[in-house]
Amino acid sequence: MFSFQSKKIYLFMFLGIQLVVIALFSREAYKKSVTYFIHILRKDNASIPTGRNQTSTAVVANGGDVYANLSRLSKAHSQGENLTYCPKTSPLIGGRINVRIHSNFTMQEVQRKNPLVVRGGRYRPPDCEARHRTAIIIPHRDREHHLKVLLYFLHPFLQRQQLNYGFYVIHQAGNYTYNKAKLMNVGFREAMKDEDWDCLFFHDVDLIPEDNRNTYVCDANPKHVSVAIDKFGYELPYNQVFGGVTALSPLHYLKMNGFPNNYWGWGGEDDDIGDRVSLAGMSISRPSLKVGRYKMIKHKLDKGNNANTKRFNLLRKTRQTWKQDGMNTVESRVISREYHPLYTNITVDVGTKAGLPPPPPPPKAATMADQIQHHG
Ligand code: NGS
Repeated sequence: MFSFQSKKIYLFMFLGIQLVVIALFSREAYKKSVTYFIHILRKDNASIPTGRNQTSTAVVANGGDVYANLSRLSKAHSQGENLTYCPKTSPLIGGRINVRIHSNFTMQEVQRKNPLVVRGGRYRPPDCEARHRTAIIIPHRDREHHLKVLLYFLHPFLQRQQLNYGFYVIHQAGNYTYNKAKLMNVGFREAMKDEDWDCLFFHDVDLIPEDNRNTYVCDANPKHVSVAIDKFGYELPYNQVFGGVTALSPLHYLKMNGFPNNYWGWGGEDDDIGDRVSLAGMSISRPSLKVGRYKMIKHKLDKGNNANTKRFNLLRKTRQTWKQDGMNTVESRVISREYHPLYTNITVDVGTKAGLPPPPPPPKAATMADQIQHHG
């Protein structure tokens, strides 16, 4: 098509243009005008009225505030009947979050900062139909201070991901030795009564996610999410680790018969759960170390949660016990279910190693003599 001569001409023209551009760039005045032009463009962008499309630029920049521009979401509130699905990737997802742990704020302030969260800690995107329904299950006892910090960071974090979500705090009643895995079994059972959740995040109360690209949705396999914790130098501490933050679909959960009920005290239950994943024929999926980053809130060992000396023995037997002990045998008594503004609190008696105590006697029926006295 082109002769050799014309190709040469084009080549020279191209090189000539390159030279002119380089010369222009090297001139200080030109540089200044480019900077000025960019500045004007940025200013224009900032003054565009806020609307749904603009929120797409309102992302958390690296090291950003997880609440940055989140209030724009509430302004875009619309309660239309026929909402279209949210985009596959939320345009609100930011990158790295600046997690500076302090607690100079009240729960009411967290509430004020999250005006679209409704009773029981439930949220759905105001302007599109969420593609995912995620329940956050938090086993808990005497950690109100950590809970406040977690809610402060996690509510906006999940709103940016355009999820339909709900928070469940599963509070162990009494002072008997703590049983985290059993509390999580209760959490699963109670959360599934409310909604057809398609993913459950089992979440330690002291782990704060540091990257908004860590999406709180389930994978094809059970997901170990908190892969890079500051306490472990942002590295996986060991290969089979399955504690901290994990994500399972109801199907995953039932396939592995949930979690063990017989780990009382600290340690081992998460390793048992990890073993269950492979015993049930599944494998562990994980986000990258870059994205699955967490800060752990520093604290002392909890009262009533001493290291479980039986854990190594129990772990040796998981292969024989997992089908007999788990979701199919969880015994507990729900004492109360309270709908707080930022979470649903379920207080539960999980009993002791000896089992569940007999139920309290029903309120005494008034005797005839009582009634006569009362009416007399
Ligand atoms: C393992 C424990 C796990 C525990 C993990 C990290 O050794 O339960 O350390 O603990 N397994 C056994 O003891 C068998 S941490 O340093 O985060 O407190 O989760």
